[in-house]
Amino acid sequence: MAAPFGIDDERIASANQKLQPTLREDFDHLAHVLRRTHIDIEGLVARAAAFTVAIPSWGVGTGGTRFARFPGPGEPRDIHEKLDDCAVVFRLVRATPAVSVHIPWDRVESPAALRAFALERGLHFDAMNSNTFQDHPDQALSYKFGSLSHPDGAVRRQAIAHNLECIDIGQALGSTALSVWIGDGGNFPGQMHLRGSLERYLESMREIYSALPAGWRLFLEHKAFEPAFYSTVINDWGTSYYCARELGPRAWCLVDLGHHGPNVNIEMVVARLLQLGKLGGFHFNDSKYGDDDLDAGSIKPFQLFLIFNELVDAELEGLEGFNPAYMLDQSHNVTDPIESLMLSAMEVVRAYVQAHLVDRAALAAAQERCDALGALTLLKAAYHTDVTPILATARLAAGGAIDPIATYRASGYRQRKAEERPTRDRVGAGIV
Ligand code: PSV
Ligand code: MN
Repeated sequence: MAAPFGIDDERIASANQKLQPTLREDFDHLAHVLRRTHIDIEGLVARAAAFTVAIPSWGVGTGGTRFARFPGPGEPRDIHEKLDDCAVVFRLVRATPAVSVHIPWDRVESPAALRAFALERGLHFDAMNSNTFQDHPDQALSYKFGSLSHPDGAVRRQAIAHNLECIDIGQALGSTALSVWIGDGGNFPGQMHLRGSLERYLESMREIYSALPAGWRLFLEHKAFEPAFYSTVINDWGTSYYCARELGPRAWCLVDLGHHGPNVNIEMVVARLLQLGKLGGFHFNDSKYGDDDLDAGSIKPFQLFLIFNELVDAELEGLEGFNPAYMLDQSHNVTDPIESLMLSAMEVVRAYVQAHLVDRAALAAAQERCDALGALTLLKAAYHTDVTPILATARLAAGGAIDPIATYRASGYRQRKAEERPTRDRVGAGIV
């Protein structure tokens, strides 16, 4: 059988060749502008090059809503094909060398062989994701009414065992973290005992926590609502913080940008968790009305910048224990998932680099003299700086594409996959 089509270095280099003179001009101009405020552009290129954000294996498939899913051509049909697509994102954008898998969606016979398969593509594995928000084939008991917080101890034990299996698989894959998001909650007032369900969750999580291998972290992901629409067990950052603190130093809070009520000040949530020493990481995406899993930076790019403003502030200060894990977690319903992931990864790096442009000494001085408008102006000055040439130069130096989306489109990758991957029933995510 012919080897699957891929995007090779030559194709990337020849696309870059045409764009390089313009990039050089734009870069030199930006370097000149930044010099006025004594910012060294090469330092920013180095920061952009060092920044990474993981890709969720489920992100390369087409997502859907409760109403429908409209599959795209050439969708990956198993974890190997998903890794092939993740490798394309990585080759072109360079900032995404890690992939986060979900069990049972990505279950394989030999995790060690899968690790080798990923390594051949320059990829490694990020956090493991357990799944007790849906029933698995051949599972004895249902999660319809909950998992880690279920009133029935047997269901809780089954959910705990699943999480322990995820840790085992993760060890073989070379992962060092487990993210736990549960869909547990109620649709009716009175359906569940609100305090009792949280107690049961904690009891289950204690068992999972105590099984963590050396060097592993446990990420607790909260979500305001969905699939439960009246009450959710791990509903907000305060509950998440309480549980992480109860569990111990290896338990951390994970912030998914789509998991808050509308208009929640997420950068403040980030600042609080940083201050309390429990910010474990992020699932980046965007949201307009609720948890839509829209593409990162597509709706509220200023919010993304403000989140990174908090992160970079902590990074530059050398805040103790600062080591957040970054990942995308989106549902691509109407776009080519590879294009969405590339653009989103670039938007995340953009926000990170822009946050490094903030004049922090001047900001502190503005805050001291209670100069609200002066402070905002300093943030806006950074946010309005177009750092595209910095991002493109970092990609180019790492062997990536100056214009990843144009290079991808011109390669015909999707069309080739449509031929190579005739549709078959896709096992895996529903809404994602
Ligand atoms: C839940 O909405 C979530 O954000 C969790 O991270 C899941 O693991 C992921 O989406 C996939 O459905
Ligand atoms: Mn998430």
